[in-house]
Amino acid sequence: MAARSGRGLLLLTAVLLGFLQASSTFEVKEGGKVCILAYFSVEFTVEYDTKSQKQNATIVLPHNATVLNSSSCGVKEKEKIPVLALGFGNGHSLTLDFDKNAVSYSVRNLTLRYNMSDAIFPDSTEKGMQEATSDPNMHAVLNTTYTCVHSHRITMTNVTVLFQNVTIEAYLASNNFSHNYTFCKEDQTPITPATPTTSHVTTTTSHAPPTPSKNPDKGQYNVTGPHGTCLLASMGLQLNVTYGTKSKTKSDVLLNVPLNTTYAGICENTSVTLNLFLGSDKLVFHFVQNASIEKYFLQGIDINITLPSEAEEMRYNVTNNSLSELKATVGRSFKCVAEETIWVSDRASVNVFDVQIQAFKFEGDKFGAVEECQLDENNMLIPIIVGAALAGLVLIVLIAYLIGRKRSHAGYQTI
Ligand SMILES: *[C@@H]1O[C@H](CO)[C@@H](O)[C@H](O)[C@H]1NC(C)=O
Ligand SMILES: *[C@@H]1O[C@H](CO)[C@@H](O)[C@H](O)[C@H]1NC(C)=O
Ligand SMILES: *[C@@H]1O[C@H](CO)[C@@H](O)[C@H](O)[C@H]1NC(C)=O
Ligand SMILES: *[C@@H]1O[C@H](CO)[C@@H](O)[C@H](O)[C@H]1NC(C)=O
Ligand SMILES: *[C@@H]1O[C@H](CO)[C@@H](O)[C@H](O)[C@H]1NC(C)=O
Ligand SMILES: *[C@@H]1O[C@H](CO)[C@@H](O)[C@H](O)[C@H]1NC(C)=O
Ligand SMILES: *[C@@H]1O[C@H](CO)[C@@H](O)[C@H](O)[C@H]1NC(C)=O
Ligand SMILES: *[C@@H]1O[C@H](CO)[C@@H](O)[C@H](O)[C@H]1NC(C)=O
Ligand SMILES: *[C@@H]1O[C@H](CO)[C@@H](O)[C@H](O)[C@H]1NC(C)=O
Ligand SMILES: *[C@@H]1O[C@H](CO)[C@@H](O)[C@H](O)[C@H]1NC(C)=O
Ligand SMILES: *[C@@H]1O[C@H](CO)[C@@H](O)[C@H](O)[C@H]1NC(C)=O
Ligand SMILES: CC(=O)N[C@H]1CO[C@H](CO)[C@@H](O)[C@@H]1O
Repeated sequence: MAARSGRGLLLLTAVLLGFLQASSTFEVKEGGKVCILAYFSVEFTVEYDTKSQKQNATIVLPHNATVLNSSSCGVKEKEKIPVLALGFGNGHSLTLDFDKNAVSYSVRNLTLRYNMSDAIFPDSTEKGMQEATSDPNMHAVLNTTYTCVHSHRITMTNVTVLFQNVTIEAYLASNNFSHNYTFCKEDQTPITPATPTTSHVTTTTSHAPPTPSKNPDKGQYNVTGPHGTCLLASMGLQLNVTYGTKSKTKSDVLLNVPLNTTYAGICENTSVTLNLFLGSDKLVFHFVQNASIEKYFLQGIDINITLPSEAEEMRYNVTNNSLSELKATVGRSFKCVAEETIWVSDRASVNVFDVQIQAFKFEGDKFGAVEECQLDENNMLIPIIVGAALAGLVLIVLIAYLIGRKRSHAGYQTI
């Protein structure tokens, strides 16, 4: 998802509806300060056992669901996390726990507690309260409203949660929704028709030696700010982090960025940021432009990833702000078919596959003229040299033939 201002009416309508149907905008505040605003439709499908078979029951969150007292802005608590807890029906509840870091916030986990004694589960062999919890994969840039008009499905054991028309903001700077938005992946219009592909996160497991992983799928990224598109990219991304194991050996973790990765971006006058959310892992790209030489380039990468359980440390995070990669002239796009490796630290690199990228200035939301990378130019040289050599050979043969023909002509004439 990308943080954008000024996206169409559809969204505005959704947000306005949220305000109009006041009964279904849920609000959590403490000391007069609102910390969570949420508006959404949600439906739960619960699979349960009866004597004879498994059965599904569907519960729709009613508009009169109540914000429970267990909701909190986390100001007084030790853990300091905002929580939205909604009660509905015969003892059911939905809880969203939030979390944030320096640039973004997310729903850390979603918990559905449901009462199997409710008549909504006829013939259930279980009685009493059950619980299902999961990371719903909802992330947004701080000071933006998270929106997701399309369906967002979360599948857990026994329970499927289906969100629609979602508008949520936590850690609000004012008492109202922000007018800058982070759009969910489901609402992104793909730059090219999405090809259904499977696969993705390749994490080397313990014991097994690092398997040669397949190349990552080519993802599309489109970031729009108040003044239009500020980043357009099409590329496959792979993270490579070396770690020390508990048994004092070295190993690599290779992580392919999947196509369904949620992302958000920030357009600023002097910088463009692209955040990729990979579960609890994160990969951030910072672009800057040097106005005096009319160039833009990738200056920074932040990596924060979970390491496999055999690693000595649980996580690895690193920031490098002195890169000079993917450089091109402002208004043009950088293109590289060859795989490029960008070293972030002595232990971490990002492999970039078949990239075309442009940041800052655009004419009409499309890639500008292409600037080929050095690697591609070098690769182009080989066919050129081979071609030139072949042409030379053909020329020599032709000349030899012509000379030969002339000689034989001359021969006839003397007779
Ligand atoms: C799923 O439901 C069954 C009964 O229908 C129950 O025994 C099982 O514990 C549930 N699993 C989870 C993870 O809630
Ligand atoms: C219940 O719904 C889930 C998800 O929609 C589906 O996978 C499952 O087969 C359904 N079970 C029954 C008994 O209909
Ligand atoms: C919510 O509305 C339903 C009917 O739509 C009603 O049965 C229920 O009592 C209401 N609950 C509350 C807490 O008002
Ligand atoms: C969900 O959040 C609650 C409250 O912070 C926590 O106690 C629980 O362990 C979390 N569950 C998961 C699966 O992360
Ligand atoms: C979502 O919003 C749109 C327009 O605001 C509306 O037509 C649609 O019925 C809504 N869907 C749900 C599930 O509330
Ligand atoms: C969010 O807004 C608040 C208040 O305007 C500001 O103090 C804070 O720095 C902003 N945070 C980010 C990440 O922009
Ligand atoms: C939206 O974000 C931009 C840059 O991040 C900021 O300058 C602007 O004030 C924000 N607009 C609103 C309405 O918050
Ligand atoms: C990127 O998103 C913006 C806003 O949604 C849209 O106007 C633009 O056409 C998109 N660009 C591409 C290449 O899809
Ligand atoms: C990952 O990095 C290590 C060195 O840090 C290197 O030996 C290995 O070839 C890299 N793997 C890939 C697929 O780039
Ligand atoms: C993304 O795709 C992978 C594999 O297809 C899947 O395991 C993962 O759950 C998906 N994530 C989301 C958020 O849909
Ligand atoms: C790295 O990610 C973890 C888990 O999301 C988080 O707790 C930690 O603060 C992050 N570290 C940095 C430096 O962003
Ligand atoms: C390598 C690196 O930058 N490590 C940092 C990871 O983040 C923690 C705090 O979250 C820092 O203390 C480490 O220095």
